[in-house]
Amino acid sequence: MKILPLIATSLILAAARSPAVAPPLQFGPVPTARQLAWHEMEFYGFVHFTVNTFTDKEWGYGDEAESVFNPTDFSAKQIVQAAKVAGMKGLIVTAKHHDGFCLWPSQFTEHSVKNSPWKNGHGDVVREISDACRQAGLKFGVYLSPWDRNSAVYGRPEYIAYYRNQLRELLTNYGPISEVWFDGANGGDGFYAGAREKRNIDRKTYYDWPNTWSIVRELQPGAMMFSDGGPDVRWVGNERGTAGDPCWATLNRADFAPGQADEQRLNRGDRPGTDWLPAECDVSIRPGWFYHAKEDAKVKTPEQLVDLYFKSVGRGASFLLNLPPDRRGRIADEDVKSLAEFRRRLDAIFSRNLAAGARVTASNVRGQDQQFAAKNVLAGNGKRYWSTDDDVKTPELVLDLGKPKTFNIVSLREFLPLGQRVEAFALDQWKDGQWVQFAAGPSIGSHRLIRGEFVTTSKVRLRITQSPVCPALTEVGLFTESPTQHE
Ligand code: FUL
Repeated sequence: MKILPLIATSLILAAARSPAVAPPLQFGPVPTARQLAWHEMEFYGFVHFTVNTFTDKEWGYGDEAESVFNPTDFSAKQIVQAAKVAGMKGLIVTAKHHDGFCLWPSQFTEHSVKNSPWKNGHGDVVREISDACRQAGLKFGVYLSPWDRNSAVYGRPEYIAYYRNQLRELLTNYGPISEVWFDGANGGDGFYAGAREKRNIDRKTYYDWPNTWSIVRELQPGAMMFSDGGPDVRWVGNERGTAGDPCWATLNRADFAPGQADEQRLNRGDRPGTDWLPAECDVSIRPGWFYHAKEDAKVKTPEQLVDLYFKSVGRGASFLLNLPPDRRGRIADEDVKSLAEFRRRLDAIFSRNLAAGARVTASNVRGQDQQFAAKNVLAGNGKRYWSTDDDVKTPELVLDLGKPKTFNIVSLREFLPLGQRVEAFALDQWKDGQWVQFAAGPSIGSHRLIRGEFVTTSKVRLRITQSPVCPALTEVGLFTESPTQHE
């Protein structure tokens, strides 16, 4: 008679004693803490501003008189506010573009704001924008062009010391730096302090990048470093703002260096890849990187910006949108208007997850342990995830919405600390008593947004159709935009 309760008690005790189910092992390269923090930003801005703004050029030759730099009504606050209204999480400023003119009063050159009429030579654009960013809660980064068409010593070893001195100024005097942007462009010809000639450098060896990167690590360990080949974030291979599909977060980094870009591979990444090196999609809100009045009517529309958001952020890359200040030193009204409407549309979409409250079930839950429960995909905090037993690589997950709901956007995310795992998935809707596929994709990664036809259904099924290891997903979300908005 007493045997049954005894067995039950010993089973409960055994369960309590058994070790917790272990999480899945990491797969392939995984992001560093620095990269994980960057993945959370998703959308941030570029500010291209220099002598070019006043000479109406895209690439200054390096012979511009410092006196041309004279914004009539500069406002770092207005620039940062435009970025904030758009929902940007940070700004990266062209502290020095190819013309060599420094937006901060560098002690290593005369070619800077200190010799301009602006604020009688006492101005510092880097200071003002970095301060305004911090006040507004935005991160701040710098672009320091390796190519310098003004410097007399460009092309010689002395230039590397000069470049590093400037980098040290920027990394020590302006608070935390979130990203350092190492551009790869080098057209060869320039002013070079009057030489007016073509200077070619060996892109592989001249800059001695590893020793420059170690300065950044030493002075700003939290800063992400961008170049064609990282080391932390890679170029996406075009300046149109669109990632490949898929756009793997991994790349064989040894094949790349700043200024050496296989654009196809950068656009899609390498799978398998040796390094976690996600892509950044840089694009300007106008045709040019710098402000030109003749482009006032060519500002990207809110719908174009939303489309770019889906083709960058929605493919696991980041969206780096350039906002060029005009000759006043402010973001023009046309741009501000477009940014505000872009944000309004994104908020209208993402403020309401139609999957919230759904009953979530899965064909398998790792060790039948609640910590890996299917419903973790609704938690929305990126910390918990649904996973399966090691040998279950193609599981299914069903969201029962309780009643028919209409959506046209699906949002998926993998749990990045375990690497990029999934290689293909499909989505089905419950229609007329059976499952009907409405979308599929080749990767998930940090964020996968599917923007498609409107679907009305009471149940959605996610099928992982290819994965080398068990999946680990932190998000399955359903969203809708009003049909008129989806042109
Ligand atoms: C390029 C530069 O040549 C452009 O002027 C711009 O700064 C863009 C973001 O990167 O390589």
